Amino acid sequence: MQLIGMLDSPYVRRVAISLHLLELPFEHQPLSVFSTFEQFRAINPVVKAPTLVCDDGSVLMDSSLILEYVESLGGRSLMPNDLAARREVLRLTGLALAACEKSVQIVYEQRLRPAEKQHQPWLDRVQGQLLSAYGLLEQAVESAPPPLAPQQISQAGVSVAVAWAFTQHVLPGVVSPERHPALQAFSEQAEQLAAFRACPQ
Ligand SMILES: N[C@@H](CCC(=O)N[C@@H](CS)C(=O)NCC(=O)O)C(=O)O
Repeated sequence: MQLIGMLDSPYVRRVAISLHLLELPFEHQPLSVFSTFEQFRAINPVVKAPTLVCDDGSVLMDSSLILEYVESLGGRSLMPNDLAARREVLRLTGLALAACEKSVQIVYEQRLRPAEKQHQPWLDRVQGQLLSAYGLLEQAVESAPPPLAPQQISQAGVSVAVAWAFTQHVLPGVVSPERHPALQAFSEQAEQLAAFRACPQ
């Protein structure tokens, strides 16, 4: 199977890291949804990153749906079976995905729209949502950091660490690492794992 999209997308990166942790072989094509739009469109006319081209040629998109598919291929899973543990992984993953979405919305508003068309009340709203997501993640990671040992790491560990590194990279100074020390420490630890190092942002 082929994973299409650049690792500077948190959605592509969470899928790539998960594939490494699940020990599922894949070919990576780092196409950009912007600079290589036409090449991307030839593979997926909707031009969404990540895109997964399955071995039978089917084209899947959306990181969570792609992860659902690759988890069904067998082998190990990044989703716990225990109900309470699974619920917590889903909660943290949802917060991490919301943080990614809000970060991307700010980046698109600031970089894709002409300055005179930017709408500050919208940016303020999105930034408030972003800070709320990271506030809740900080509380969660401070009280019970998700496991990071290679055989214990879950989708929560992957997604929270990927989201934090992405926001810090694209919006430096917006979500203060000093006010989120547990997330900053968690991210530094996660980035040392072999699967994360194999998929650098
Ligand atoms: N919910 C989707 C979000 C994917 C997404 O928005 N990806 C961005 C790149 S970070 C993209 O494809 N942008 C191009 C566009 O939406 O036109 C997922 O989890 O995969």
